[in-house]
Amino acid sequence: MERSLVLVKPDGVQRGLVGEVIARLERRGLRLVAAKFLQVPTQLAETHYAIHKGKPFYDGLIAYITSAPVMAMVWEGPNAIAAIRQTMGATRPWEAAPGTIRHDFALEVGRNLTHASDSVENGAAETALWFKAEELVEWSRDVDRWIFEK
Ligand code: IDP
Ligand code: MG
Repeated sequence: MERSLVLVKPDGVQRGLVGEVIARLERRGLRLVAAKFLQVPTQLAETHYAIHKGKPFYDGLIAYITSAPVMAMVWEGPNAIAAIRQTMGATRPWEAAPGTIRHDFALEVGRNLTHASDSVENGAAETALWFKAEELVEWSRDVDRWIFEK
């Protein structure tokens, strides 16, 4: 079972799209593992986006993600990494497929509403960065056998 960190970034929160993002992930069949609402400390933002340090958009990205509260979550499921990134759509909203969140609600790469982990390894690392072990909820749903093949 793969796990992904999902953030509804400050623009998504300000625009009232937290419920929309959660609804789409729930309907997809993914299972919520953890959630918290927080204003991101600069230190956490810098660690989370360390891979982008030095890029022209880095300072703006840190300013954006720390500017107002975010909804941070962990979602799990089979193929969760690819499935969630597909539901989010391409990084640049004008390249995102119709029906994806970034296509349906965004126009600018610097206001693209969500974050999702890009690999199984990063899903685990970002989950550990944003959540304590005791904040992760292990549970099952009666419907799981109708969504998960095994
Ligand atoms: P991702 O969020 O789809 O994984 P990344 O390439 O990892 O995309 O970039 C992280 C975030 O940095 C993007 O979601 C976006 O908010 C921001 N970003 C990426 N490229 C640009 C850019 O060219 N201009 C402004 N912001 C950018
Ligand atoms: Mg990324």
